[in-house]
Amino acid sequence: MRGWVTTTRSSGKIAFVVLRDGTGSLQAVLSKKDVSEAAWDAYGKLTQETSVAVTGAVRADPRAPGGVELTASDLRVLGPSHEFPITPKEHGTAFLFEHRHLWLRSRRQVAIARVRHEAIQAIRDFFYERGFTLVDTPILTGAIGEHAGTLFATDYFDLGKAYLAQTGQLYVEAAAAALGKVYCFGPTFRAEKSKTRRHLTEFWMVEPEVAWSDSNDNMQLQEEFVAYIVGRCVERRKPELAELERDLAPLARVVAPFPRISYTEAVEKLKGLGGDIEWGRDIGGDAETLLAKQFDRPVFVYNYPRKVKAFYMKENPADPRTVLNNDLLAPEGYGEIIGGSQREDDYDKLLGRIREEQLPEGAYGWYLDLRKYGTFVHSGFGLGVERTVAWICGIPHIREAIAFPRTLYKLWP
Ligand code: NSS
Repeated sequence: MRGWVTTTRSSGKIAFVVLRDGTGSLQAVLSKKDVSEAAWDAYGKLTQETSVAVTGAVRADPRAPGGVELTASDLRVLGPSHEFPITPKEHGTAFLFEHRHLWLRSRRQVAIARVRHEAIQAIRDFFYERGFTLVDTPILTGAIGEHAGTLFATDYFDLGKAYLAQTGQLYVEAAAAALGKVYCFGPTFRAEKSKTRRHLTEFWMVEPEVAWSDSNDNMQLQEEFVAYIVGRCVERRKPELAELERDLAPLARVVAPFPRISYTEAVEKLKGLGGDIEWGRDIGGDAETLLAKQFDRPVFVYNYPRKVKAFYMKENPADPRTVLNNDLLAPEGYGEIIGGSQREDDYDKLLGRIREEQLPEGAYGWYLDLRKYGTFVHSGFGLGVERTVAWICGIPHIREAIAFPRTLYKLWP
């Protein structure tokens, strides 16, 4: 077996080494009388994270970590490791993030990585099983997808500025008219100057888009989707969630349907709870947490004021001050994990909104075309992977939910 040394202990003539090899952990036992002198000497030099090759016979042992033990006949050092910076003692968060490339090896970080991997596989399986087609959308874009305030721009040859995609949505809307049910899934970028535990500057978002689907259908898809992802992680990642000491009871309640309240109802509720909110303002992070605490599973808040939401959302015919959109708030203080909406399918109204937001009209000609050539009712949403994974893992900050987080302060490692 080849692996990295986690711990060693010895009682004179018998020595134990716990190794990890990337698939799991294994304890090897060396008996001085049964191994060569070189092997016994090599054991003496082992330090945390030394890479080694151990040869021996495995046998079942329920007391050993991993359930089997290796009786070693030989041990060789492959790569020494002097003073590995991350020791079993407590380290500060800043220190750990500076050593993120090494911190990834710890049990907790490995558990988080596996939950993330499961969540992503669940996302792909969910859409595959339901007949969605994956469409990869560009990362270098010419049109602003969400808000002008949070763009990363770069010079793009003779064509002026290119922006790192804030969303793939506008492109999957075009693809939905070709393929019906589609999704894109990739990294998205927001130059967020916020230091909250919910914001990254680079995060992964999955964005389905469905032709002939309205806002109600959209929320139904979201609740089935979220329940599926959570269910898959709970079912297949029990050891990892146990490693993270995750209480599974709140996750077991994540079953569709989820409660739905309108923005207007949410504002009334928040006022009753002493929240700082007026009709017409967006619901901030703290208010979201306060609101979500009133429910024991994720909750939809739908039909926000038009003024606080993106230009592409469909005006609500029953109350044109609002749009046909929704946020989905996770329980346990994790806040918004999904933003979704029915899209404005009326050419003139959409153009009006583009002008109102003072977006460069020329960049949206192709997007307006979708309303010019066979416009269609359609909806979609975006789920933030790191926020979802942080919630499922029960970890306080989303920056641990991705291997190499990018934030206002973090570009290395
Ligand atoms: O801005 S969103 O609310 N919506 C969109 O981007 C739409 N274009 C999606 C769509 O309808 N196709 O972002 C969606 C989700 C949001 O609920 C969060 O879970 C996540 O993306 N998100 C973030 N995660 C981490 N960091 C940052 N900065 C961030 N911004 C959004």
